[in-house]
Amino acid sequence: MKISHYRITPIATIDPPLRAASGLHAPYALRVVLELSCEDGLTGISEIPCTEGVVDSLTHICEGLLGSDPLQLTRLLEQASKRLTTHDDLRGDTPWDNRVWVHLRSALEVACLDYLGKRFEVRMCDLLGGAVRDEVPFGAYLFYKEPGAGGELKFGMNESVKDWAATRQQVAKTPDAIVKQAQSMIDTFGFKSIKLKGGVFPPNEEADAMLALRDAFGPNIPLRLDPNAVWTVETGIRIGKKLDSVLEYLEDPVRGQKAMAKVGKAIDSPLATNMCTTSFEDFPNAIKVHSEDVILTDHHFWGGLKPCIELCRICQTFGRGISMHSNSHLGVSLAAMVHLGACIPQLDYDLDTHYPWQSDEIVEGGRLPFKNGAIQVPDGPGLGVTINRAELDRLHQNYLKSGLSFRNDEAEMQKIEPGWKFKATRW
Ligand code: GKR
Ligand code: MG
Repeated sequence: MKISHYRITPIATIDPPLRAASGLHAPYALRVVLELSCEDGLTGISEIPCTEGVVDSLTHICEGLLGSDPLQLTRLLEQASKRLTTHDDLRGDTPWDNRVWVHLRSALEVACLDYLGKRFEVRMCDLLGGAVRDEVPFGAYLFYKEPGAGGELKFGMNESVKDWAATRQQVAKTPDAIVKQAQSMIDTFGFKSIKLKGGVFPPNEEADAMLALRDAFGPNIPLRLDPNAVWTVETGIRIGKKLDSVLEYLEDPVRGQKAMAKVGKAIDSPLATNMCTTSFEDFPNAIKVHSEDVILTDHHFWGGLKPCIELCRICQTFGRGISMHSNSHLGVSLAAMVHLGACIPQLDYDLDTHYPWQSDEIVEGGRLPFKNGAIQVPDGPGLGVTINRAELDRLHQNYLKSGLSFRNDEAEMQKIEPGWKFKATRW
């Protein structure tokens, strides 16, 4: 069956003013939704971050894929890579990954697999080799934040959602506020572990927030801190030692494999990364210097779901743990993350998700519900979610009105703190 048409829709989804080492989240997070339709009338979908160049490159590639068969996925992806027009493919210093090809490959792979799932009436996880679990556990992802949430919460999952709706509006800049945010998120979604996005305030203050979380929740709730590589090696070791008895893992305290290896040798907590070892080419040296103990998969950044499964196999071989990274996203990405999480035998940690922070949704039936911190693997064919056309169109209008074309946390931060500059190493 051949691809007969495609549709690429950039959208802007409401995002609260969350803080990170990169600055401040804009009122909208940008995503791109790909729909690939075949002659049989079935359509596969996927969602990726909207980075500069993604929409144009994806359009150019899809134009060349008309007439290709998604069942011949390897050939189709080879063809796609040949039509890639941008070769400026550096990850960059930002907490997120700026490489265009990994995003495009992920969009194409997931949409083709979703289509094939629909064609053969099997779930995405079954196409990937089969699920080893029926529900996939996520952790509470906390953020320091400015006031407001940018939009109403449209959940409707349980009674305590009202409390989360209020918490989501509140400023969070102190250990007490972070504990309150964690409590509300846990009460609402049932998460059983916590991650704090750090790299925002002086490291001692962030360490105090982690100690306050430990006091509030006790040793049975695993804790993680992620300063997105803006600490020096000296700071990484000092804060790492201070939190040694408290952390499940310390994520990207410093930048680069050499610096990570130094910190890793000096502290007891495992180190995790979504910034240091981020491609297969990085592996030989990662193993040689032992730059981290845990790798965060992310199908948007590793070029799709199948590469993530290959990554897991490599991690298992070399004794590295597996977790999952996230960025602001909606239900199409979440469904793909859940299918991937369902297929990873050695899933060692609860997965990251920004989902509780978003309020919009583009899938039919609305937001995917968490139960006891986990999401049930969707049982429909493919991803098990389909597009709500009216909502997709509405968020596309948001995109057109927003005036945004790529994520720029530094520019947003300068709106509240003129002159603020991103620093690759801050403390
Ligand atoms: O949403 O600001 C954010 C995060 O900083 C995100 O962009 C990171 O990529 O969550 C991510 C991480 O774990 O580094
Ligand atoms: Mg991270």
